[in-house]
Amino acid sequence: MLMEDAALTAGQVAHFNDHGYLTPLTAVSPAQAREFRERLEMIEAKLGREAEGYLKIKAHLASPWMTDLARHPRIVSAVQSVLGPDLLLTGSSFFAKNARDPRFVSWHQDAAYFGLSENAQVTAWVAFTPSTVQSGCVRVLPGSHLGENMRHEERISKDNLLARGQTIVDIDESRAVSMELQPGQFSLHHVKTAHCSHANQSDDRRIGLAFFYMPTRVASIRGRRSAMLVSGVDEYNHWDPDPMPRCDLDPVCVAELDRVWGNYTKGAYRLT
Ligand SMILES: O=C(O)CCC(=O)C(=O)O
Repeated sequence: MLMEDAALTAGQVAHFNDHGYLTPLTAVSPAQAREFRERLEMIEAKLGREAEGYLKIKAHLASPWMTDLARHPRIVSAVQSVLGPDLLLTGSSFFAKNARDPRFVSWHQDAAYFGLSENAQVTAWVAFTPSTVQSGCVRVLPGSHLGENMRHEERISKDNLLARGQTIVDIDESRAVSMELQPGQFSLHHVKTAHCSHANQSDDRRIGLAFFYMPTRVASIRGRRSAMLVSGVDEYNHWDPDPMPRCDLDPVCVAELDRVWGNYTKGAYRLT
């Protein structure tokens, strides 16, 4: 792994604060991203199911290399530049579309669902494959993090990768920005930034792992939950520690993955 620190410049922080996103940044080399993809596909083979629709909410519990990636200095330094030194990872989700896959992600703001005491949270979306306009990369609406939460409806559909089908009712797509990434690169977006992605029209999979970070001061407004400290110290103890995977598909962690994903699909992460 590339181990050096990668604090953002003042200009990059200003861009994130003004527009609610920043892209592209580099976490690992294309070869390392290829290796992550292969390791993920080995896990999918063991599970007998795709990451999409299962490695959700706390995907990082599936393997130690995922918890290592969540703590990667290049990603953590970038997030620290906007959120400060003491960081928790509240969760992570694979967004994995197959080649020529009609599945999409509807326009939504994570803030409408995450149940946090303040909207101080940042997603780092790490590309394991090329994520392009053709393959259905993440699209953001610049500046949408600055206003009120937008009105969402739950429009559950078999092709929507969001199990609750959360969809912003009125969106002006004309100003949307496509965050194209090459394998090993990542983007950042704010918890209130409206975002979506379209179907994959390419001949390869489009796989990204989204990590959700927040400062340790932020609490859950949906009862006690768990998180993983990725940097600094936690003087607040608002969150219980996540179990740490000792191997691929560690049974203790798989039980937790099943529990949180089950809660989500049953509606535990409802509109705030
Ligand atoms: O990867 C995608 O298509 C959507 C990503 C997303 O919704 C997120 O990172 O919160």
